[in-house]
Amino acid sequence: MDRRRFLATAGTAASLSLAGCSAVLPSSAADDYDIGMTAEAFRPYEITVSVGDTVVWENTSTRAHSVTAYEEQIPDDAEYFATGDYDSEAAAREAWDGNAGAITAGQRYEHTFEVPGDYTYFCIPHEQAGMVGIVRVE
Ligand SMILES: [Cu+2]
Repeated sequence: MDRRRFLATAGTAASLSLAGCSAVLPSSAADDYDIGMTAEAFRPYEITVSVGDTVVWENTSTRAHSVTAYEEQIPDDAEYFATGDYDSEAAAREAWDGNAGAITAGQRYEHTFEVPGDYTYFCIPHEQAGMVGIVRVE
């Protein structure tokens, strides 16, 4: 999780050299997000992080997506999360009907996970297409 920690502390200082990185990335392809959002999928589908880690999603497609937690599929004492910062799944779904809560091409969303457990989330407009993902927090 070194990269994530680096991102958390370095913020936007992207010009810092990534000492210790084994790969040299072209700047346009810098791997500085954790989960990409393709036309109808989160890639990767599942990731495992540590308590306190911040996960960054980036919309790598040209379509609008959401990152919306299933309220019944996150740990009981965890904070609810969704793009648009809604405090419930119902609120997020309702807002989407009003065209709110989307992240568009190239935009990012991030959430810090403070409670261990499994978090299943989905994309509201592509839920039926199977656009779901899991964050496992250890
Ligand atoms: Cu989507």
